[in-house]
Amino acid sequence: MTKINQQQMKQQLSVYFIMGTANTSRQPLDVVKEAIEGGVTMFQFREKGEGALQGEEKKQLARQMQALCKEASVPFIVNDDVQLAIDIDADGVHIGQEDAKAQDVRKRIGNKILGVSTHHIEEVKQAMRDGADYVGMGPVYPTETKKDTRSVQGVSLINEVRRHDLHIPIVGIGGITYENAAPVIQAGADGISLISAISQSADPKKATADLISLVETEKASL
Ligand code: TZP
Ligand code: MG
Repeated sequence: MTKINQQQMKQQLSVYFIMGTANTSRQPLDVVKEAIEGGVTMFQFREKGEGALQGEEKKQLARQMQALCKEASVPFIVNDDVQLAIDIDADGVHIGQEDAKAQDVRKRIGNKILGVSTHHIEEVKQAMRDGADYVGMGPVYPTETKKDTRSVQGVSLINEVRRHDLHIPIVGIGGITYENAAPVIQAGADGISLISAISQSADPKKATADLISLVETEKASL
């Protein structure tokens, strides 16, 4: 697999949907399917929290979601679990500051996509040195979905990184909805990543399609 270039990465980040079984009361595969129909540009399997699947069950669900993504050419990223990503040949891995070291992960995954969560400009610079393809920044807004987040930061870090002329692809995360997404792109993020705004929506396909058109409009206005 060839390494993704920065321009492609920025496009793929536009509407980055993240989900695991804990994020919906519906059949998870149905939700992912509808989000794909709505046009999500990247997907992350994040199997965490109460009742999270483990071992073979987790792997099986990952493979099923991966198959849906593959059919639609949507990159399939695994949260935290580097070994799972390698075992099923996912398109990439996303890690936080508390997970494995980014430079070690880069060595293990070769050219697969590597995303790193960051909360400070020094972490962004380190992620760039470690070979991250993109960085996540947040929580931009308060979120109910993840309990152990850092403090809400708005778009301040996104602004700061762009002021420093760092060109790494950025995706904002945390509490992002159709109503509050525009400032994230205006601040210089290449996309938005969301869980509940899609997974808890009554119509994930429409929610996704609306978000796509909003992000495209905002990007075109810059
Ligand atoms: N990391 C920071 S906030 C968050 C994660 C995984 C949760 C985002 O979920 P939601 O529902 O889009 O606020
Ligand atoms: Mg993590």
